[in-house]
Amino acid sequence: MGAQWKLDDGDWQSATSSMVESADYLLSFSQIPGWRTPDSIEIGLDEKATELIIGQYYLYGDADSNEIVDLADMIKIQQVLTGVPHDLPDNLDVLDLSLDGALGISDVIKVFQNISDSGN
Ligand SMILES: [Ca+2]
Ligand SMILES: [Ca+2]
Repeated sequence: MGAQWKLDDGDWQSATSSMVESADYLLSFSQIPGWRTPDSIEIGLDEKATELIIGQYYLYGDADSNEIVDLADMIKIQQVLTGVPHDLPDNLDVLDLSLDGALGISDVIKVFQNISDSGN
């Protein structure tokens, strides 16, 4: 997927590990079109310790978190709108494709458009 990360204003890095001096850093993640970028994290790092930090990207419109946007996702979003019990991820904002801060029929339409555009 090509995600990268950086500390403070440093260079973008693809490596999964790095040696750094002890300090407080702002860890940021690169943007990938169509994916929700993980929030930046303020972290204090100790050069003698190992810290595991995971940034989770979410595909916009991917209601069932299988990294594909297809009809199943559209149906899931429609179920939410009609009050059917669901097990959506916590971050419903990845389903807000119309970027209006709420889940609605416009998001279902957007998911459908994305499916049509990608030829699935
Ligand atoms: Ca999906
Ligand atoms: Ca919306």
